[in-house]
Order: sequence, then C-alpha cells, then structure tokens
Amino acid sequence: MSETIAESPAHVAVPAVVPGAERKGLTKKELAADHPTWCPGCGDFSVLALYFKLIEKRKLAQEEFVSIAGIGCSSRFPYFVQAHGAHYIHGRALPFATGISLSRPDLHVFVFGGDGDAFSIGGNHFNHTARKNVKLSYVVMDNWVYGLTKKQTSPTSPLGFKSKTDQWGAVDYPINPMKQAIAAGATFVARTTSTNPNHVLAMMEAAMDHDGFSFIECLSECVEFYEGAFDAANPRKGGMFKEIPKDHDVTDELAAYRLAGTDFPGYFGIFYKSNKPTKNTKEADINKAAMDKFKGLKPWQILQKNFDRLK
Ligand SMILES: Cc1ncc(C[n+]2csc(CCOP(=O)(O)OP(=O)(O)O)c2C)c(N)n1
Ligand code: SF4
Ligand SMILES: [Mg+2]
Repeated sequence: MSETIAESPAHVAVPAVVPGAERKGLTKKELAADHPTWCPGCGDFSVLALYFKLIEKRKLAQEEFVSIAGIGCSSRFPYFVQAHGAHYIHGRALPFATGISLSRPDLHVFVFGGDGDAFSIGGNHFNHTARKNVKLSYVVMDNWVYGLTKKQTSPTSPLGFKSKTDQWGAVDYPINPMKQAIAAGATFVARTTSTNPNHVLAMMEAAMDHDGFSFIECLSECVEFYEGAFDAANPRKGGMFKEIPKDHDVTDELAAYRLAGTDFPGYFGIFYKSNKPTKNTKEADINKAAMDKFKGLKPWQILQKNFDRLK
C-alpha cells in the first residue's frame, strides 16, 4: 500500500503518512503552496516567510491551524499556504474567522489582511471582533495604501499622501491602529515591521499564545505604490527601530494609549495585553447548559419544545 494518503500536484509537497510513526513538524517546503504573486521587494513576502517559520517552530500540523484573509494584495496570503484557509470577501475575513473559531476551538485561527480590508470596508468588523474578544490572531499588513487596486488613499495613509483618490494630497486624518484596537477592546495589541524578522516572529508567537483577540499591525512596504513609506522605522535605511520601553506595564490601558500616540516611527512591541474571558469560553458554557437541558431529546423534539414555547 502507498504511504501517501493522497495524490498531489507535482508542485505541492504532502508529507507521507506512516501508520504508527511519530508526527514530524511541517517544513517550509511542505507549507509553501503557489509561488507568491507579489511584486519583487513587497514587504508581504517577509510576513509569509515568518508565518511558515512560526508553524515550523511551534510544530503545528496541517489540521491544527487555518489561515483566513479578505481581499487585497496582502489578503492573497492563504493562496500561498499549503493548508486549510480561505480568501474571503473584502473586509469580511473577521466574521468568517469568528465562525471558525467558535465552532472549532481546537484550531489556531490566523487572519491576514491589509489596512483597507481591516479599517475601511472591514472597520466595523474589526471593532466588533475586538470587543467580543474572539479567540483568533489578526495580522494587518499595513502599507498605508490600497495596493491591489493600484494606489488609492487608505485609512492609514498620512495627510498629504498623493494617490488616485487624493490627487492634491490626502486631507482626511489617518487612524492610529494601536489606539483603535485598544479603544475597541482588543486584549492583545502589538506593532511590528516586516523589516525586522525576529521581532515579527516574536509578536506572532505571543499573539498565538494569547487567549483572546490578538491584533498585530505589521508595517509592510508596498514598493510599487508607496516606496520608502517606512524608511524612518528601518535602521538599514537610516531610520530607527525603537522597542517599547522595558518598564511599560502592558496591562495599563492609558499608558498603552499614550505610547501609541508617539509620532512615526513610534514604538514596536506589545502595547497592551489583558486577560478577559473570551466569547468562545462564554458561549461554550451557554451551549453546554443548553445541551444539558435537552439531553436525551431528539432534534425534532427540541424544535417542538421551542415551537411550543412560542405559542
Ligand atoms: C466590496 C468590494 N469593494 C471594493 C473592492 C475593491 N478592492 C479590492 S482590494 C481593495 C483594497 C485593498 O487594500 P488593502 O486592504 O490595504 O490591501 P493591499 O492591497 O494594500 O495589501 C479594494 C478597494 C472589492 N474587491 N470588494
Ligand atoms: S502592489 Fe504593493 S502591496 Fe501589492 S504586491 Fe505590489 S508591492 Fe506588494
Ligand atoms: Mg494596504
């Protein structure tokens, strides 16, 4: 009998399954699906490479995690991961991922996307997923522009940014993702930049280990439509990478808010972290109580009980 469970296309490496053998962690080669279609030099490559590293390092098996995204260059992410995932509707990745998180608490749910996806069309979903404290990790690859649709102003574009929608320069005040996440109720709020791989990996690990809604803003340069946007945060380009001071109390919401108000390039690291019961655990309790109440009944009897109650 063949030792592989499925025939796979030649370019996709599926690990052989040997009955009784100890599971080996996935390798980068096994995790890589299609060749990424991003422009050469795009910051998103680095985020993908570090995600592979995270899966490899934490020895996650394919059936233990899922990668979800909305629409945008950054949101193409799940296409490039040989595992479970979905490239969903623009701005709607979080509600879709919420359903997965609530119904499959055994999975690590990772969501990826861009600043437009997260804060424009998906702005409300961002706030509500944060306040509900759904257990999932959300990495926003912030390039301060709409990349896929070729240079429109995004909610994080700085004032004066010239784009196809602001020919004379952006006039609308940008949002501050750290402040927005903290104010919305996110229980893990961090900031990193794709040009610092060790830091990105450390933030992803901490986010994955957090029991709640963990949010990371990862600066990720769009070399095509906003070249040099983050040079000031990159020591190799003469900029500064300043980590959050060691004495910062991550449970102090006001201190986190104050740090988030520092002018660009600002600070990098974990701004805020708190432990609050998740929507997952609260609903699991409710579900269990309901199941106990209807124990031994057939589905139609449960329905009948509900109909009777509505009479
Ligand atoms: C409902 C809907 N509205 C608009 C679009 C067009 N659209 C696709 S991606 C995108 C913005 C993507 O920007 P961002 O999320 O920042 O991702 P990036 O491409 O910069 O990584 C827009 C407006 C769409 N696909 N669906
Ligand atoms: S357009 Fe920008 S964000 Fe999109 S792949 Fe190219 S460099 Fe990356
Ligand atoms: Mg963008």
